[in-house]
Amino acid sequence: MKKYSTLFIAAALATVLTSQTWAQTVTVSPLPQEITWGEKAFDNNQPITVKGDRTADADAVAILKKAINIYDTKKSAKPQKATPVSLVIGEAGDAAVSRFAKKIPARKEGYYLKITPHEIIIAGRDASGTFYGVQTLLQIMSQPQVMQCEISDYPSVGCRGVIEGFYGNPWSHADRLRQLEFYGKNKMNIYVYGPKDDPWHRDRWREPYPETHNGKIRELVEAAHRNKVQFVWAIHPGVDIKWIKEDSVNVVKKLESMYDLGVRTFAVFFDDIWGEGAKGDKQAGLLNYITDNFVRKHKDVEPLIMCPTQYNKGWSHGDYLSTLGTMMYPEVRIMWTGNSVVDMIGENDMQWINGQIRRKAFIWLNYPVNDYCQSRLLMGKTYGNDLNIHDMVSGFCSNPMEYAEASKVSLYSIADYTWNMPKYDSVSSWERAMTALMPTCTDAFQAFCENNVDLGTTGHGLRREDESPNFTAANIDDMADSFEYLVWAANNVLADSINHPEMLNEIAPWVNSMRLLGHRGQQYVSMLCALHAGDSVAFIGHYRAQAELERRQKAIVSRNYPGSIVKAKPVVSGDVITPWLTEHIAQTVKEYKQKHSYGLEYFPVQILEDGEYFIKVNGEYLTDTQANADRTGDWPVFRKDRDVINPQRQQWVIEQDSKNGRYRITNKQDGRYINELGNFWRSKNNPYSPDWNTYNLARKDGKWSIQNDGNAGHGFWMREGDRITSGSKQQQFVFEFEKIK
Ligand code: LOG
Repeated sequence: MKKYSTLFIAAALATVLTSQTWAQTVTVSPLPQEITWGEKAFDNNQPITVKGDRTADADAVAILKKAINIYDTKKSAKPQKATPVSLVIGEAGDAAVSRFAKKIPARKEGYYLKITPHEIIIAGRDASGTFYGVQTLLQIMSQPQVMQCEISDYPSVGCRGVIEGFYGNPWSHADRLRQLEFYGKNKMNIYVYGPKDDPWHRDRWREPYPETHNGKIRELVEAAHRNKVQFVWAIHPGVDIKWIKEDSVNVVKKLESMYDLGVRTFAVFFDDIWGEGAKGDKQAGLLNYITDNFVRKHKDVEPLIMCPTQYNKGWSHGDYLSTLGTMMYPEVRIMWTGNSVVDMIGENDMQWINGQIRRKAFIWLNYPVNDYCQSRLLMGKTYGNDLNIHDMVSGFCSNPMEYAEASKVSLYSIADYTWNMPKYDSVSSWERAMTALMPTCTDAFQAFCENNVDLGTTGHGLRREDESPNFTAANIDDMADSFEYLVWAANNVLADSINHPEMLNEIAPWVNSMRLLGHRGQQYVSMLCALHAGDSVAFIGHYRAQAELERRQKAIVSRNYPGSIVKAKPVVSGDVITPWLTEHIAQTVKEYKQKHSYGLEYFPVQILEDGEYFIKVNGEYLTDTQANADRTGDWPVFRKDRDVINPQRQQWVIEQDSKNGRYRITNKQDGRYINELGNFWRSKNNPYSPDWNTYNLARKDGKWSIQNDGNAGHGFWMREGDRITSGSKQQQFVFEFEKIK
């Protein structure tokens, strides 16, 4: 009541100010299948009487009663304000809603909702339907004026939700409880528990959870069921399973222990393993064994879900998938990540996989998971999945980031997409997510999200468009505005932290990094001005201030949990503003050096001059024998002799890349670069990228070491036989650079 009346005052004021009758239709999210709006029905502080609450789904009734101002005719005196609105609630078959039986969509989890000036009807096809009807009503009632409407709604996809399936810090108990409530509100109905770093899920799968964990799991299961979410517990036995009876029994024993905690749906994962555990026929045998000896013995356990070892098309070979398809009981659901590990899902791809496994694949979408690009937060739009695959999947789950709150930006859209696939619009869904998640600082949060979109170059290849759309740098004013915008957004998100402590707890490192990036940009703008004014003292002053901000920015780490494998250094706008700034600072410094001599000692030294070199080991020349700009996958070799016919094949251009200060090595004849494996690579899928294909150089006794860095890791190059290999952990000072020019 209190909550609504505050809103009401605001609304009344707004009405006076605009002197217009404003339509208060809410964009219900996920978008309903059919919705028709009418005029205003009543104000949301109207008393409401409820009928049917004894027979309707108890969870639906509980959230309804908690949220709205119930006027109980029996207990209270006469209504003070107006005639109460009568709310009728129930499921198909309940007497309370029998009048509307024909209106209820004949679809699982469907509901019919009607709001008129005197009556509200919520009629679910089943308990979940009623629950979702209430969720929709509460969204509509969040406005001061409640509009008349008629809604007929049901989901496009039967199983919609989330798989906690990433590497890194598992979500906390509190994270999970908040997630489950979020799923309920957004009509997602499945949560698969499978964090890679929970020892009892994977490494110690045979052991039951310690007693201290049991209460928490029970609590999660109850919270899930309260929110109409299926809690699925997954076991990952493939690392060391033996294909003997004893281990089949061990799996069932563990599942029984989880059954005792209230779990009723189970999954078995075989992803990211090799060797014995990866055999398709054995896996199928185990799944059938569990179905016979566990699932079918309990009357209330749902069919199993399994994640295969070849869980994407890129990794599929032999008859593994068709073996699962033919051998495994048809009710077992099989997970699938698409054409590659990280991929959006298309219609043709579904046709292919469904044919292989003789059933509809259960999608494990590896987005917005960031365990393979830990420096980035993925806060952009969720787009790229086909809008016509709802009948081709047996379920659709998103694997999120270890940052539970931040993941909600994408999960909000996953809910939208899976509930009403044909009408899904990634842009409007994302915009709604901004308001829903951060009502008190929407614009600043949106600016933050816009600058945390792309993944950069990763082994998985997924890229996300539209990062930093508001960044413009055509002239000094544009630059100044763009950097001020970053600082403004960061400060506002931080200042509003009291309203979203959990979110801020996760994103603060990125927000702080964005603030420092903005300040660095402002210092850069001042450097430019000083350069134009010929003021070298001011230039050096701003250069040093910028360098200090950069040092502070680089010192930020994301998390520092005990045992964590994720201690990322946050990168903001990693593909737009960050590289732009680095590159422009380097260029401007170069320009400064040509004109001024004051303060040169403040710039980092370049240890190898840009130029053309012979690269030698023990006096032998590194040679591109296949010189051909389009060829990939071959590698340069060491040759004793100078090549007099094609001298350029032994000439290497070594240059510092201004994006990161590391060195790039390309062949003079064909322009191909050597990649982190010591191979030549140039193709559409793997073009030159400073993140992967630049190297640290170090010098000792006239010889050099070459080290992979950035996304490529930190291995040192060495000579093995006649070629370069990489990956030595020990620094190798074996390379000679002989300057040609
Ligand atoms: C893992 C998953 C991980 C994801 C992204 C599956 C089926 N398994 O490459 O746990 O979060 O990729 O790194 C995976 O996707 N393996």
